[in-house]
Amino acid sequence: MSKEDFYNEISHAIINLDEEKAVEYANTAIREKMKLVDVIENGFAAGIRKVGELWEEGEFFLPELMRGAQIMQNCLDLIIPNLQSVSDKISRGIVVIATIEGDIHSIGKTIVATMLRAYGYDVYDLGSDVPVEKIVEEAIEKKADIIGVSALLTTTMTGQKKVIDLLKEKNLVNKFKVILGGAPVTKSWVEECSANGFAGNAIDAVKLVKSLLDK
Ligand code: B12
Repeated sequence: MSKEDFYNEISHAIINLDEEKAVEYANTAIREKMKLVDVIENGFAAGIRKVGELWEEGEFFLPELMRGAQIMQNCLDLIIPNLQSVSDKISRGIVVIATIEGDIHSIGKTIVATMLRAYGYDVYDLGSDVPVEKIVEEAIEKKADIIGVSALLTTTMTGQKKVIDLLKEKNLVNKFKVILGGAPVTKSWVEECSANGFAGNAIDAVKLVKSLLDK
């Protein structure tokens, strides 16, 4: 089977809510020492995004969306401990990351946190539905270089801007670089928020953090 076919099979297992197959593919990818980041992005993430589209189109109902997310999470729980660290043990910087308050979407944020760890950053993952004040407090306490804020809902994206507004209010805006992520985030939103950048996937997130800290 070609790599592309394998990614498609994974994606279909998620769309069909077939946990047994999805887990089998996750284990195959680990056993075969495949590039797990690509397996996540091109297989599992592609599948769950399609589930989201089907839900939006009314083909799926909320329990199916939730089941798809649960299957994806179970597979990630298998894969993530096997993501090899690609860096030495020297810390390349400190990142505090969270999904903004009101928003429980955690899958993408967790993947980004995992990838950053694999690339040698110290990552404090505060979880999801995290208040603006808490994100800023933790960034100060952990002496973060970077604050990453995830939002998957158009209604919660405004919280990303609130993080930067609070930093401005506290005169801390030059102390941290703030990066944004999540499906609805665009370049123009990043500019509107005066954030330092955004990334559409975990590999680009690592590149972004590296470029901001190398400056
Ligand atoms: C899975 C899912 C869920 C799961 C979440 C489970 C979990 N633990 O995360 C469940 C079922 C719980 C859920 C609930 C809801 N969901 Co939902 N969900 C999704 C879905 C299908 C996939 C999201 C996902 O995991 N994608 C896979 C990951 C890998 O991709 P990602 O999140 O985009 O992350 C990548 C990048 O964005 C980036 N990134 C992400 N975060 C960050 C952070 C930083 C700092 C950086 C640099 C990069 C970065 O890198 C990641 C890795 O590649 C999306 C559809 C979609 N297209 O996004 C809908 C979607 C986001 N959900 C939606 C909605 C409406 C809801 C609900 C309101 C439904 C309801 N009526 O209850 C609730 C929200 C409740 C709440 N208060 O938060 C809508 C949002 C519409 C909108 N425009 O606002 C979407 C778009 C579905 C749709 N097409 O309509 N959902």
